Amino acid sequence: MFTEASNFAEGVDLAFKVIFGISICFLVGITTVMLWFVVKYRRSKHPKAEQIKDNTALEITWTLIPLAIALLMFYYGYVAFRPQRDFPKDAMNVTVVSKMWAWSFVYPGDKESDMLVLPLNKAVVLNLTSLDVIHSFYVPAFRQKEDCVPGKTNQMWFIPTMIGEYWVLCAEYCGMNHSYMEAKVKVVQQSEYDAWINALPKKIAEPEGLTIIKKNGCNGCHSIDGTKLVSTSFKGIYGKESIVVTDGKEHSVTVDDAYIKTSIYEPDKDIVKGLPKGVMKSYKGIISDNDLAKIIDYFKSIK
Ligand code: HEC
Ligand SMILES: [Cu+2]
Repeated sequence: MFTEASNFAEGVDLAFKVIFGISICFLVGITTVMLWFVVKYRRSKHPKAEQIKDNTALEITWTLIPLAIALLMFYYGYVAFRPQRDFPKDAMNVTVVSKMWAWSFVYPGDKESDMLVLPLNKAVVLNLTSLDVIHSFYVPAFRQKEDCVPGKTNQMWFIPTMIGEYWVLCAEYCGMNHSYMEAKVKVVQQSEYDAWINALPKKIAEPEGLTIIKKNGCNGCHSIDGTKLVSTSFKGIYGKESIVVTDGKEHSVTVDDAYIKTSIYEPDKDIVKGLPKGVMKSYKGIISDNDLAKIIDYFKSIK
């Protein structure tokens, strides 16, 4: 009914169908009995309520049957899930990098793409990482979903079994543009994959300043693409005019090396107008003068 494009899709679907089937039986069964009782025990037929005392046979039955049903659901779930945790040794490895609000895929040899291209019928292990908050890598057609957690690497594996193009979605609410955080997976023949990976350019090395910014978590409050987060964006910051409040007095400053230095080492000295005091901590002793210079170089590069 729905595209089953990986080796695990069928098992997941089977577990789903079993649980769904059981639920339908209960829905129909309970509704029927309910309606029947409404008629059978209506007040005109049955004016006086009766007290019913224990019934051992009935109690054993309604314990054992649900137990069997629960174990049945567990069995189908377990059989589908267990092999997903046995990682093959000879699989190809791709690193999935998630950030607000985009996916990128890093292939061996430091080649990076914003589309995940995979050869047909070949096992792949995905190493899932995040640069900011928790995301969840979800490919409905593969019936695969796993969290991308900052600071740790989760893994998933599967074999794509159908040529085609499928959606990658983020399944963990991660902020404003969460619902736009999507990418494509393309499953192709091995020869097509080889040609594609050969043509893929090497990843452009990240500017050192940006690495320092990410390492210190500045990007949790300051975006680098112009989006307003907790504070102003770093995009175009160098050389702009900032309206700040210093000792209760409002004035305008040009963002230069000295201002950036004070902003980072003594954030509560010049408060950007309209933004809260005390939210940004001082990075004195955490960010060296050398790192500061690299941050400033980076600011100059993102006009
Ligand atoms: C917890 C949120 C938070 C973090 C993390 C944070 N900042 Fe800030 N930042 C703010 C807030 C709020 C302001 C505005 C208030 C102020 O001026 O102190 C600000 C102001 C600034 C300004 C002045 C901005 C302007 O438009 O004039 C600079 C520059 C700056 N931060 C750099 C950094 C750097 C570099 C880091 C990482 C080392 C960092 N911030 C980490 C919240 C944060
Ligand atoms: Cu996300």
